[in-house]
Amino acid sequence: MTGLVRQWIAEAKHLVVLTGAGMSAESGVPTFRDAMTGLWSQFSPEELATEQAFRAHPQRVWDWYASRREAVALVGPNAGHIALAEFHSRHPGRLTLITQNVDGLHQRAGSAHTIALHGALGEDRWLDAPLGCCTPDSIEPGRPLRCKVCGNLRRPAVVWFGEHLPAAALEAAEVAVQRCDLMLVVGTSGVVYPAAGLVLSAHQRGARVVVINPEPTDLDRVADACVREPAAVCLPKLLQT
Ligand code: BJW
Repeated sequence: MTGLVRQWIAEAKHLVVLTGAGMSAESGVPTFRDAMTGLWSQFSPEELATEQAFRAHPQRVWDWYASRREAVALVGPNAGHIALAEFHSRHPGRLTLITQNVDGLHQRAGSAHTIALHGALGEDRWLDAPLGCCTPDSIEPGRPLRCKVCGNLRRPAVVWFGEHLPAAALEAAEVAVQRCDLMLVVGTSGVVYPAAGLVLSAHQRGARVVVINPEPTDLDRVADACVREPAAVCLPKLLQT
């Protein structure tokens, strides 16, 4: 199977890679939905990854993100992240990398042009539209940080359920999907939209779709091939060209 996929990669004029949490699993970053170790094996998404949850329990949600930031700072990109970055520099213009991950590991591996659909764990922004008083100088310490004048809170700069994805990122991803002839879908359960919809679009347009995941996913039904291997094992083999 990997021989065939390697041939497809060699033939592809434009390759899109969409990654999810499984991409970083071998770096030691937990996925969301894995039953035993996933971030949501203990809490439901609604308790932590929505604006309503943050407004109701700002300290709890802030602390959860702070602990994830600290954990990600202690780990590094794995062989899969590095294989993607090296392929990109060997084949300029042939690969568009789109990630749902907020951990910054693709960027740290050298994939500077990664399209980040769900924001960045390492950044924060104002919760409510900033007033004139909300400046970098007005931020006072706390959990969460807040404006010492008006009390506006800082929140993680990630995309929660019910929020729009960054328009420029989504548009760039859609443009890349329109022109791709091969899409690799790596380490995502494929249940979150509009990211999963990008795979359906690629398939509908006639692009080949390859799912790389040790477990079955919702997107297998549109895949031309499923490679049941971990990302950090599989990608270095596939991307040798
Ligand atoms: C390995 C491995 C190894 C393990 N190697 N693999 C259409 C239909 C139905 C619902 C909707 C729809 N369109 C929109 C919605 C609503 C909603 C949605 O999708 N809901 C579904 C869950 C039902 N979407 C939204 O709300 C989005 N916004 C939106 O649509 O705005 C438009 C709008 C707004 C307002 C009104 C109307 C319209 C926003 C979605 C934001 C998602 N945010 C999160 C949290 C980010 C912040 C944070 O990190 O805390 O993003 S949720 C979470 O899921 C995170 C992830 O990026 C995302 C995807 O998860 P992922 O990456 O797939 O991880 P897992 O854990 O699910 O899977 C890991 C996989 O790895 C598994 O398959 C393993 O087997 C595998 N794996 N080890 C390779 N070594």
